Parts: sequence; structure tokens; C-alpha cells
Amino acid sequence: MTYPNPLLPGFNPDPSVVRVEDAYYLATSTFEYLPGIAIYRSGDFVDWRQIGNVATRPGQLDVATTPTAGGAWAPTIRHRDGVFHLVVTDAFGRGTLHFSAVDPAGPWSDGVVLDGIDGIDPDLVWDEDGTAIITFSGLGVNPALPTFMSHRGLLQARVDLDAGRALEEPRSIWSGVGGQFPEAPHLYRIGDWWYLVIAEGGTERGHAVSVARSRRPDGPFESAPGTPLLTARGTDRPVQNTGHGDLVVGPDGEWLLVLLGVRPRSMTRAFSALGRETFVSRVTWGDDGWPSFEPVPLDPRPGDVTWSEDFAAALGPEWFAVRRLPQQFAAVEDGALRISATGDALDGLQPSFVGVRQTHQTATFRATLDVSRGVGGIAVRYDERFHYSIVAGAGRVVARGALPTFENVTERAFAGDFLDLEIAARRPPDDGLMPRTSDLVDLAAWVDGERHVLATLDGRFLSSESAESFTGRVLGVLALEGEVRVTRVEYTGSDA
Ligand code: 6LW
Repeated sequence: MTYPNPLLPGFNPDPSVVRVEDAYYLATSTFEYLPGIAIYRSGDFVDWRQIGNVATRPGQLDVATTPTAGGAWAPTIRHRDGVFHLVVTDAFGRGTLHFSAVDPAGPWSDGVVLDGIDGIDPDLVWDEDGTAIITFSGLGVNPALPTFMSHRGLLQARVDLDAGRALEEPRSIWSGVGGQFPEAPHLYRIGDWWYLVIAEGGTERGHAVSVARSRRPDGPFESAPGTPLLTARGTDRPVQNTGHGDLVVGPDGEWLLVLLGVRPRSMTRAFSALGRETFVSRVTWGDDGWPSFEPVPLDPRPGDVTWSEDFAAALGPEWFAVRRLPQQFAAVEDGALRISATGDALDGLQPSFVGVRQTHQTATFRATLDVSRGVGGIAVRYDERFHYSIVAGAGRVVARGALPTFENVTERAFAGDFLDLEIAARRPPDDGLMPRTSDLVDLAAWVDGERHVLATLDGRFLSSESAESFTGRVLGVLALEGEVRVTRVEYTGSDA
């Protein structure tokens, strides 16, 4: 069996996966976006479909005013006695949360705060007595606590999930072999050993997977010889930043590790336009009982992917918005998505913007709009400081690239009410030299069947490295004034 890599393209970091009978359920981080904490399902580990989100109601995550980079970080999904469990950090928000659901598509519970678990990246496992154990990274992300932004290594405590509290003061446990930010722990009982798989080195180029084991869940742990066992640091591999892994038994009984990685492009391979994506690596077990991991190969699905949305039914779970649920300012009615400019512009905390992940390095996103009652259009967003947009209405079309302290604005007169707007990310033309950026982004308007490119902007600024972002590119539709109607969205992508 070969698996595509990326397994889940686009902004899908911190993957956690569980197998239940013959299906796999995988969760990824969504930060300030709502609905939050994406849940994907696969029967064969090759084809994945987003079946829902954990946070679909107000109050499950406290992200309404969270600063960029806050919100839902690093879920762990597990299954026990017919119930799905998910623990996650709501960074700068509610704290460490436990959610449960019988159907992983939802609805999920309101979420219980786990008092006493002050950190990030919680893992959940049960010991032989059925007591839940949370192993986590002691990075303080609660501004109200004195531990804020300190790092206390990896910690562990037994918890009462129903009562929402730690049963003991968290204890220090094995925290890797000296890389910065030991985090993303996952603990497994395999045979007679408890294996602890963690990330260290930071989630950028130094990222690595380290492994230790013990006869007991609480240690003491011994490091695997030669750990870290997987890293792309200092190599010319096309998939970099590999780390933050979770083990699972694959469809053929082989062990797999899902993990995050990026696909940097440009001469110095500096810019990863799509952000941190989900990849998979094969695991083999040696006679000594230690795992080894295959370096993550780049093997994207071939060909073009095309989809379109005619807004005949409610928005699917892949559509999300920024710090609010889409239904707080947008509605599907009469074959259109109606978006009301009730929030901020793209520079603000709550733009009236609803989008989907850009999942291919070459991608075209095109929307058919009615701007007779407002001003709006489409955008590609990293966060409130890094975004490119093209909007129409009130007699003009405006293309805008916004970066901290820089702005690029192009304006044309446009008297009509109906037009298509397009954002196209493409490879830089081959000039025989090294490519000097990740991609170019065209901002275009289609009027009377003719494509007018208002601006072509350098894509490097909308990359996880430039934006220093945990997220990725999100392509979407937005309203800036009044309301706009979107009757169709078309996406074409390829990794050629
Ligand atoms: C995640 C942690 C990390 O919780 O990034 O830098 C955080 N490391 O493992 C957000 O994805």
C-alpha cells in the first residue's frame, strides 16, 4: 500500500488519528477558525473526507477575540467503550478541554475544562485500572497564570475527565534529548511497553520526532538509541518540519505515523505557502522493540482536483470563518450564500469572511458575485495582517495586498452588479534561474467573459514562514459593506 503525501493537504497541522473497527478518524488544529477542530474520516487511509468539526456551537471554544495563533491547538482523538474522546488546548482561551461524542461527525459535548492541566498538546490514555492520564507540554498559554509563556518540559497527571480536574499535581516526565519545545506527546501501551512519542526542536525546520519507553505509563522512560528518530532538518528533502506524530495501525496491519510537515519552495526553500499539512510515515519495529520511521516522501495525488459549490444546501463542514461561526453573518438561501458585512474588514478580528483551505500549490479560486447591495469579493487569508483580496461594488473593483506596514492597492472602475472574481496561485515563470519565491498570486476580475488581472503579487508573503503563522492559506468570500450574494464558487488545484 502506498499513501499520498501530503495525506491531508492544506492547513491541517498537529494531526491525531484513531482507528475504530475499519475506519480512521483524524483531527487537526484550527486555531481562531470556527467551526473548529476538523474531523476527517477514511476507510482506506488514502481517501479522506471531512465529516464534521468538534466546535460547532458558541461557547465550545473561547476564540471570539483570541489573538492570531490562539485558539484550538493540537487535539488528541481516542476511542473507548463506544465513545470518542478528544482533548485539546484552547490557547489564550478556555485552557485544556475534554470533548466527547458518540458520532465523531458530531454533535460533540460542550467541552469540560481540565483544571490543573496548565499547558498545551494534551494526550489522553487510560492505564490498566481505567484511570485517564493526560501527558502534556508545560508551555503556559493562560495569560492569567504566572506560568504564562514559561516552558516546564513535559508533564503528566492522572485526571477525572467527568469532574474536569487533575487528580494530582502534574509530574515532570522524560522531555526529549535537548531540543527546544518538547511537546506533542502521545503515550501508547504496545506489548509490555509504554511508548512515549514526542516532538522537539520547535515546529519549524528543527522539528523532530523523539521516542522513549517505560514499563509503566508514568516512567521512568529510557530514550530510544539515536533519538530523534525522524527529522528532516539539514536535509534536502522536499517535506520539511516533520514532527508532531501520532501512531496508528494501518489498513494492512502495518504501523503508520501521521505527522505535520511543510512543502517549502523557492531558491533557499524558504516559503511554505499552504502552511503545515498532514503527512504519513511508515513505521517498522526492530527486534529490540524500538520503532524506526521512514523519512516522509513527497507524493501528492496526481492530476487536477476541481470542485464547485452552488449553495443549493447548507455549507459543508469544510467552510469556516474567523472567530465567529459562518451562520453568525452568512446564510445559504435561494441558491446563494448571502454574506452581511456585520463585522470587520480583513484587517480586523472578525471579518465577514467564510472560506476553505487552499489545498494545492497551484490553485484557482473563482466566485460569481452579486454586489448590487454591497461591496465584497474574495480573499486569500493568513491572518489579519497578511491577506490579499479583490472586491467589487460601489462603482469599482479593488485588488489589495496587505502586509504589516506595506500595502498594494489597484483600482478600476466597474459600473455593474454581477461579475466573477478570481484568485490564482501559480508557479513563477521559469526564467532558467532558480525560482525566487513560492508562487505568484493573480487577483483578477472577469467581466463579460474577459479576464482582467488587476495585480500579481508575490506569494512568499502569504506563507507560514513570512506570516510566522501556525495556520495556512484560506481562500474565501467576504463582504465589506452591506451584503453580497455568492452564487457559485469554483476551485481547481494541482501540485504540478
Ligand atoms: C502545537 C505545538 C506547536 O500545539 O505548535 O510549536 C502548536 N509547536 O505542538 C500549534 O500547532
